Amino acid sequence: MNGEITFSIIKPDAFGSGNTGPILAMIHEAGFEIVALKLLRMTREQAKSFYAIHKDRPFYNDLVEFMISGPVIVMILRQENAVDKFRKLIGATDPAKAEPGTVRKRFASSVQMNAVHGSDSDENALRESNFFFSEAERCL
Ligand code: 3AN
Repeated sequence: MNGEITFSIIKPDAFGSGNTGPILAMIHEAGFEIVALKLLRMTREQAKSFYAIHKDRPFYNDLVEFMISGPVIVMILRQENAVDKFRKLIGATDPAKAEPGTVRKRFASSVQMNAVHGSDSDENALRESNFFFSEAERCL
């Protein structure tokens, strides 16, 4: 993947425990530029639609409830090879398997409450960015 943008969410666990600042600092230090950012509380409909790809998985309902349990920060980040670099920065989905120094190793508490989301492909980075941001809301 060699696209220039990725989409990220600071999830309710990380926002609620005051870890937004340290996570944004890690993102900055890893060379990402913030292209768009907002604080919001997802509606149930938004969360269901955003995670529709997981709708047949056993954890889907719990995931939706978790994602609407508190405010989140959604953002578009820019850097060369953004998707791959960002997934490396955040670490494995399961924090127990995440590498030392990754965001999830530092701030996630479980597979579900795993602090941050990062797009898994260039195509999803675009789709997810468009889900939360209009063209006018980006500083590209
Ligand atoms: P990632 O966020 O690392 O791309 P995905 O896309 O497989 O991981 O899963 C999306 C989200 O669904 C995860 N961030 C996590 O919150 C939740 N999730 C994934 N697998 C599980 C699981 N086995 N149990 C509970 N929640 C899960």
